[in-house]
Amino acid sequence: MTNPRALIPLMILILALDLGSGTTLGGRRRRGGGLLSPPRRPEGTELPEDQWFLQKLNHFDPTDGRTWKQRYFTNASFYRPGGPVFLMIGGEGPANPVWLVEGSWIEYAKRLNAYLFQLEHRFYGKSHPTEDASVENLAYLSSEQALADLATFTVAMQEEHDLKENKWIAFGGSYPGSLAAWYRLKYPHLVHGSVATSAPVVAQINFKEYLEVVRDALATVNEKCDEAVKEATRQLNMLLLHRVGWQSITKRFKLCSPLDGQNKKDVANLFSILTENLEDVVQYNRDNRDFEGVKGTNITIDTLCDIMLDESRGPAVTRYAAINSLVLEIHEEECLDHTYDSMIKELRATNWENNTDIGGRSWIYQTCTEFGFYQSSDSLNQPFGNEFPVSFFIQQCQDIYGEKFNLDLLKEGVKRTNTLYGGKDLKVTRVVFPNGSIDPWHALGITDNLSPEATAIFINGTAHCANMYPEATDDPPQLLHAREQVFNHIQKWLQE
Ligand SMILES: *[C@@H]1O[C@H](CO)[C@@H](O)[C@H](O)[C@H]1NC(C)=O
Ligand SMILES: *[C@@H]1O[C@H](CO)[C@@H](O)[C@H](O)[C@H]1NC(C)=O
Ligand SMILES: *[C@@H]1O[C@H](CO)[C@@H](O)[C@H](O)[C@H]1NC(C)=O
Ligand SMILES: *[C@@H]1O[C@H](CO)[C@@H](O)[C@H](O)[C@H]1NC(C)=O
Ligand SMILES: CC(=O)N[C@H]1CO[C@H](CO)[C@@H](O)[C@@H]1O
Repeated sequence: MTNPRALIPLMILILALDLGSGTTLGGRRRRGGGLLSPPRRPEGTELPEDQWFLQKLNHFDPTDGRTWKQRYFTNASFYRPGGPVFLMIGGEGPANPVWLVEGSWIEYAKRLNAYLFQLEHRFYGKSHPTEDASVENLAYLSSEQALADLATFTVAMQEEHDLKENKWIAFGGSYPGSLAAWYRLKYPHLVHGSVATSAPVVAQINFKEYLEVVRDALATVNEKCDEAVKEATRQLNMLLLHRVGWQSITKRFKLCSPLDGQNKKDVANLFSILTENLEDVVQYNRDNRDFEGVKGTNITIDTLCDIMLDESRGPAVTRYAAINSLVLEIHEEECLDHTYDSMIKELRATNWENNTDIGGRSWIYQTCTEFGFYQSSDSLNQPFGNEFPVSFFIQQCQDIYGEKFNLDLLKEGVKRTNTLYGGKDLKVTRVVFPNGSIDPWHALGITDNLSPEATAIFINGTAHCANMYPEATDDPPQLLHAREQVFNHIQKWLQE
């Protein structure tokens, strides 16, 4: 750092950067979970109305009579008496009513005359069990309470709509995929079968394999693409050595405030956000998510690699900055807020209205107490550097919720989760686990058949939850096949 000779390559790099072509503007806020981005309402679709279910606050204390209103949606247009009931499980974001009119399960519903429900997860979207999300109130946020919500909801709807004799099938993708499998495990008398798509069923604090799969996805397009990202990371690290470099990063990556290269938390946060720019594209590569109102779905891994390999744009770090600009543009943000303190400040907001990071505070709470799942930079076999180790995420737990949310608490929580559900040793029947080969979450999912009654469906070349989205004209044959396989499983279960 003080060695003047070390500065020579830095100066050369900065010179090259300033000659390199600049790109357009943008900006965005860091998301909490990273499983699903908050869906937006699409234009021109007739959607079902919000409905409300009077739910218990605490299922595990019979003396606690407190209740709250949980949001759900329904569509009975396809139902014929005797048909099955499909229950879509809500997850770590607002439930999107568009699922009641689109998605592969709608095709199944048409063919099988199913009754449809979707139940929003407590503490997300409009389902607020408590007046705010204080740490005290978040004690009622857990996968166990969520499963019990599903159970009481199922029983109530069975009575209300005369659906007790019908076979109920649960659906979920990502964390709700795990819930779908666990619902079948814990309440088999209420759910006849489950489709658990891209389900991370093992709680694990340090999910460092995630970035390895991202690496593999980039390398599959082109080995040089992964190398270009590695080179960009190397150049970023070089720029961090000196004030002049910090200014260059601030300018190139459109930071909202000047980078202090000595502030380790800000640097960690910046590296983590820049990595997320690529993670999000890989996780949802080519998924047909337009119908949910998600923006930028035409950005694919190929787009990223085209940019990273385009030497005419300048040094690798400039190309990396171009990706950042593209992401900012998609999210219609002017600059990148990279500071750790502002992220923490946002996540500390406990009132529902001011929590700008929709679901972020709730989801991070679940990671700090139940799951971990931290997509850290601790693996050496990935190109994103090592600036955001798992300790960076544990520190966030403490900074957001308080001192006691430390590593020991999380270790106990993760052990508890795997004890409750069994991790990969999941003893279930009539559950199918579709998995996509380039979905980074598959590393924590079920990718081999557990038994003839609990099977994996492998979808070569697809990303997160691909089989749940509506068909697209360019869907690969293996994806069409996977959707049909899921249908065949459900059809078979209904005869059992
Ligand atoms: C149910 O879905 C069908 C198919 O998309 C749609 O035409 C119908 O309006 C929906 N019904 C309700 C109540 O949303
Ligand atoms: C994605 O679509 C938007 C608008 O539909 C367009 O402006 C943009 O150029 C497209 N990007 C790519 C990489 O195809
Ligand atoms: C919530 O936001 C409103 C308006 O943006 C502001 O006036 C209020 O002080 C905020 N409340 C809290 C608790 O931050
Ligand atoms: C997946 O597809 C690629 C080509 O698209 C092929 O090279 C590879 O062998 C396939 N993998 C499996 C496990 O089928
Ligand atoms: C990438 C990955 O892990 N895919 C797995 C999905 O599941 C099948 C089994 O059905 C495995 O063979 C794949 O390896």
